[in-house]
Amino acid sequence: MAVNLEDPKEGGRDSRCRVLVAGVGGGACNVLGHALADWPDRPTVAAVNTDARALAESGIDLKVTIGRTVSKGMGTGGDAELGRLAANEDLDALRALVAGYDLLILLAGLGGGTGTGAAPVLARIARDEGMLVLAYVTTPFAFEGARRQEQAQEGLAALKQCVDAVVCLPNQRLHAMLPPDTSLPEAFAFVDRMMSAGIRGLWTLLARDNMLNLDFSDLQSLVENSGNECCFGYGEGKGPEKAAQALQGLLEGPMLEKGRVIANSGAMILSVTGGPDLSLVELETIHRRFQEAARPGARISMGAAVLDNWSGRLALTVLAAEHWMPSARAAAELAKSGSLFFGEEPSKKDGPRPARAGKGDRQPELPLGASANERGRFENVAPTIHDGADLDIPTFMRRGIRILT
Ligand SMILES: Nc1nc2c(ncn2[C@@H]2O[C@H](COP(=O)(O)OP(=O)(O)OP(=O)(O)O)[C@@H](O)[C@H]2O)c(=O)[nH]1
Ligand SMILES: [Mg+2]
Repeated sequence: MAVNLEDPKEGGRDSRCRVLVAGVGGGACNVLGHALADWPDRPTVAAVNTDARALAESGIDLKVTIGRTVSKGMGTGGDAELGRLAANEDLDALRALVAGYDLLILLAGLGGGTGTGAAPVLARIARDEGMLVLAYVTTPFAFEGARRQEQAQEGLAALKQCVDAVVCLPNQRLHAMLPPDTSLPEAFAFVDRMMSAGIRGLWTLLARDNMLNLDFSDLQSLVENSGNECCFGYGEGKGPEKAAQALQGLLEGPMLEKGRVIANSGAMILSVTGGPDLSLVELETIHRRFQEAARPGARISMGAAVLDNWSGRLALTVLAAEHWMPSARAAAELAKSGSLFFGEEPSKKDGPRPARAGKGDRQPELPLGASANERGRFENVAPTIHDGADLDIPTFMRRGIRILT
């Protein structure tokens, strides 16, 4: 999908990305409850549910009960069609919820009725409003049964049609990280922690003034060219070996299939969160290890945030697009410029932030800046040149082959 840039004459809008984080269904709202417990400086967070009692008990800022007629405020009992009808009953309330934001980070535990059925409806509304929509979802543990798993897979397919990208975390993949005697509440609490860490890592980079910022357009470019699917991974470390520990957790752990996802991804966003003791050497080590683990020419955008109370701690969050493919126009421009990386857009901090057009608007394409020859933010790795050709650039780009999307 092409991207349009806000008319600078319109002015008046903050150049930072306005983020809404919304959980749909009981499991997603629990993830958010977990995230909020230790998230003083945060985006607007909303809970959407058919279960009025669960909503009333949650400490989330904004609450929207959907489907009072079809589900009587009592949940759907695992019926995804009822979840969809419930959302359709309250389209105006959902539209009002998302109005005025740039990015919707939508959470759902797939497999039940509300999250599976209502999340695609909310996603579609947000995209119609011109928002970038990134959905973080889980699929059920194997022990939850085949019916839930099937419903989750159907929901995942439906959601992919309505969002810019789905970030799917199969609960079963996390199973390998848990001791065999882990109880069910402990297992869900672990999933909650992983999901909330992923969302916080991304939001921290987008919304704060950081040491090394991630721009909204970096995220936009990743998700819009991701083939509707990203993977996410999380690793953390403490003490003098914190960077090495976090790297090991990420690159050797099950969330990114022991590094397979990194090795296959064409583009990724790497978010580093640390304390005031976060060092340049640690950042360089992290970036180098990812370059070594990634496929040649992979586009790695890295951002780093320093939080005052994080001394001795380091967390790494990765969003990786295995099916990343630049748009036809971007690929042609890249082939012409001889660069794999997008240049800086004119819309960094001082200028207007890129906005998306609502349904039906004409969308001029994302312009590549004059600095499109840059190879990204980290320049300390020499290109692989053979017979005058830069082998880090995929063959189709070196040869100027057009890809039709
Ligand atoms: N991380 C996490 N996942 C959960 C939790 N509870 C349930 N899930 C997962 O989310 C899936 C959907 O369950 P819920 O979110 O409770 O279902 P719902 O969307 O509210 O739908 P209904 O209750 O059927 O209307 C489950 O199959 C679990 O895999 C939780 O507390 N934390
Ligand atoms: Mg429920």
